[in-house]
Amino acid sequence: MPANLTAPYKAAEAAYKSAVTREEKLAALEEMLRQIPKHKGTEKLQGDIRSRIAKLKREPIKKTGARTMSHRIPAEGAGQVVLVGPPNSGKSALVSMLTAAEPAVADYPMSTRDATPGMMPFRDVGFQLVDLPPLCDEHVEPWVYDLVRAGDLAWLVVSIQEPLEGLEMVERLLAAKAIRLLPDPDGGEPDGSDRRPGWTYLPALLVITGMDLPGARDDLEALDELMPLPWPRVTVSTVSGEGMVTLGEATFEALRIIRVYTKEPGHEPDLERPFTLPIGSTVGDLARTIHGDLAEGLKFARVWGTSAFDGQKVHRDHTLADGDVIELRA
Ligand SMILES: Nc1nc2c(ncn2[C@@H]2O[C@H](COP(=O)(O)OP(=O)(O)OP(=O)(O)O)[C@@H](O)[C@H]2O)c(=O)[nH]1
Ligand SMILES: [Mg+2]
Repeated sequence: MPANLTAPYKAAEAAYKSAVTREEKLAALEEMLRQIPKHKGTEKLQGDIRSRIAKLKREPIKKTGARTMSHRIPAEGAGQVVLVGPPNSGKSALVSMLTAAEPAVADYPMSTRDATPGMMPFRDVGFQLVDLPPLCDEHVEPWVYDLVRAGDLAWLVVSIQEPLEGLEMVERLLAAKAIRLLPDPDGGEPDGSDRRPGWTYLPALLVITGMDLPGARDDLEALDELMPLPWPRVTVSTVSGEGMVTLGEATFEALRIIRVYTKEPGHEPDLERPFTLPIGSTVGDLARTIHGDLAEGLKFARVWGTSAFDGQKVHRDHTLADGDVIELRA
């Protein structure tokens, strides 16, 4: 039995014993390691703590259990799109129409209480839509904002029947949690200079539902006359399906990504599964995405597509374009 265990060590050990999540256990073990008196008598115990830390780190993060389920949705596909909006605006109807997921759609407000992810196929990639509970002045659970922060893009979903009240409320509630939906990057508004530390800035698409309803066109015209809204906008109907293709295209653009395809020397390119990278990515970035070693050993690449003439030899700093086919040479 190792002697001289200190009070801070014992406190950390107690925290470990009562820890529930992997993160809590890891934090407590690391604290134990910091606090343990470092001498011969504790060597075995130190080794034991280190191996418990290593084992926990190797453990895949479990998806079971409500605790982790509702707080984090592992990103999949070409981008994670979080649906934010006031109650009853058509968020669940959109996810239900565009993905295989089936969140409940209801004609009363506040029907959604959980987050439901679903994959929306678009061209040869998929966008991960995340249906969320509404943002409203009644209670919103904090994990909803955590999921909003984790998104790559927000769909700001409002109904044509009452767009402005919903927008005002959503922006106000997000601002109270230090989240701001960025205006259109091509709209000429400054978006980088006034960023505040600690805030989350999320690009956004304004999605207006209900375009099948009587008077919807007139309502839209009236809205346009009232004030210009700072986000790129798509008008849709989850009843007629109007606007869904445009919504896919606008989402692809707003995510500011490109698709690139890879090929092996002497083989046909793999046109089934593109890599998706941020606009402005280079050959070196692609290599790094595939494998760190590949980036290290990269000698040059050949490109077929719009960023070069077919088969052109390029180096790691060459900027890629959507649709490029790349042959990496190590
Ligand atoms: N006519 C029409 N009705 C729609 C449209 N989109 C949604 N609705 C209806 O609006 C109601 C609310 O739709 P939901 O998808 O449940 O709305 P939500 O935003 O998920 O609502 P909460 O989960 O409460 O935030 C339902 O009755 C839908 O059928 C649309 O484009 N046109
Ligand atoms: Mg809903």
